[in-house]
Amino acid sequence: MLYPIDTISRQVKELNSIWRFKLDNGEGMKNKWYEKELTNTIKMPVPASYNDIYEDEEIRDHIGLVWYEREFIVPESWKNMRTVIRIGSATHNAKVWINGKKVLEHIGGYTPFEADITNELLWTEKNRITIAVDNILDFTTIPIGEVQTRSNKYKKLKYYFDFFNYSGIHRPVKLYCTPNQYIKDITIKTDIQQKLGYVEYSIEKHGGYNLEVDIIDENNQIIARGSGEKDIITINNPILWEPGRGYLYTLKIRLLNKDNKMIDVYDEKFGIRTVKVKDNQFLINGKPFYFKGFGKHEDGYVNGRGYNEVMNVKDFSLMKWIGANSFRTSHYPYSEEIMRLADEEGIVVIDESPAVGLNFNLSTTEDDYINLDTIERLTFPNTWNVVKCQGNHIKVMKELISRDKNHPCVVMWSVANEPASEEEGAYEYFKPIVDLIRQLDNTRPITIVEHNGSIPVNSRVADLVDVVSLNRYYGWYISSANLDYAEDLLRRELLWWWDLHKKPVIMTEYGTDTIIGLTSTTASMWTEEYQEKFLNIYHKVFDEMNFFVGEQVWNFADFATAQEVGRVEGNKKGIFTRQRKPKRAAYLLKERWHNITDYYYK
Ligand code: BDP
Repeated sequence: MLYPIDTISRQVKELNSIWRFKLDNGEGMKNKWYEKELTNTIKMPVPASYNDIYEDEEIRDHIGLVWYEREFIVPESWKNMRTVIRIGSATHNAKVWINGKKVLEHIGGYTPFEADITNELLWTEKNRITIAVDNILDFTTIPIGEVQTRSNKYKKLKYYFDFFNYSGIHRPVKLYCTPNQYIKDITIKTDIQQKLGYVEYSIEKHGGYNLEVDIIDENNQIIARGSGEKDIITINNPILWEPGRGYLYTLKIRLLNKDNKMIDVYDEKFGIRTVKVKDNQFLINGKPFYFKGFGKHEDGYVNGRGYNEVMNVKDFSLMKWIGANSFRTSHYPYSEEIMRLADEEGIVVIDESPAVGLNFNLSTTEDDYINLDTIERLTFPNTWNVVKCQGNHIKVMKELISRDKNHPCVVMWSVANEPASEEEGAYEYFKPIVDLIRQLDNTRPITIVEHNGSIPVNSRVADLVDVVSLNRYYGWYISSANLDYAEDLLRRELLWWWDLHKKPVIMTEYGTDTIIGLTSTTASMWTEEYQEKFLNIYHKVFDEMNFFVGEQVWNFADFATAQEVGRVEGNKKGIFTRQRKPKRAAYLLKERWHNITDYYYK
């Protein structure tokens, strides 16, 4: 799926602004709110989560549909063009109407969706766009969730993940136009052999005749040419895309008509690099790479999970300051804009799907244990017997790969975070998904992030993946306040993984909740000293093992979660606070990571 850009044949018009907004308590669809202008609305910025904008718990904790609406005008010059409406993301499900007519419906809160609306447009007056966004999750959606009702009236949206269920139109809404015959999609794969770079492309087009393809370097020089819908172009001595140096070439594509006149132009940036897992190593450009960085969140004050360009640039600055070279898009695909930034900045990304919390035994709170209404003690069923989300999981993997396949920053697909991979049925659930990913993209390794209860002998998915990714909390949730024992457990488990599976291991999460300014001469839980001591112990163990290829601390910054015991205004495992102030551990990591090279550390 192509990202909307301006070229000499295309134009983009952003519809980001203040929209009219309204909560729906069950009336909207019945009364066809999309048919006329909404009444009794309040103002709502787009893109943003709606939850934290107003001083109102009803808005913050709303369950169900909300409505957005605004007007727009399409320039006359677009009259003979194809006009598309594109929403970067709406969490979790959305329906879109143009002038009262439904044009689009999308399930899934973190991937873009679009529709050709050429035939719906009014040219002499304003057009109205209405978007209804639903934040309800169920056992068919990714991620899963459920609306729990107690005493027939108290409702709660129960979700099985540890981040606030921010909702709304989270990413830019754009209108764009293309010619009626146009470039539809581009896939670029690269390879390197000795001094030669190979750029293999394939183009999908709608109409048109010939295609002209140029490769342009960062000095704007044409350095090679291809032709037709598919080609492999050879480049002598290419400048490689490397961690820390995001060199990008541009594939400039021109679609021509029969008379060789240009119809459509699209520029797709790409990097020349390879990724491979070999024995105990993760290779980028043939060299053993070591991941240093974080699991992150798209999360911030007021904006919530809404696209925040300022924050993205700030976060990359902090990542460079601290010596990080990578992050994981825990626990959902991030904006296309941050992926483009990571390409440019040379930041390595593990690209994760929104399949988080497919694990009933992990994500429970006290009120899940007993239901007073029925005097029933709830038990936790086998996850794979209950969830019905494999179809949507497959759908979102297709959408993610189609969106991100050409990003050099993406070096691995993460299929899920902490699923019940030790439970019977996990293999059967994941095998078709992993097979499909390999079929869609044969250039990147695959991982599934394992929770603490999934260990080398009981994981049913370890055989499916290329890299073992572990989230471990020895010294926090397990062996709390006993870091000596935590060290022993960690060492034993890591060695066990290698012995049994012979795959490189990455720690995709390790960390402690830490309140900035809470200190103690004797390291105790929640203090800054404890966070430091915990990290030091983990690092000591990591450094002993040559199959251990990366450390990503949980989390880059403190972030909002559902209100829960054990969460003090959110999760405090950040190395930075939510305002991006460094905790003491930031300096420890800075010291360590600036002394670890991207390549050949192991
Ligand atoms: C892991 C989850 C992550 C949580 C973290 C924690 O993958 O989303 O935020 O634990 O408890 O299980 O801090």
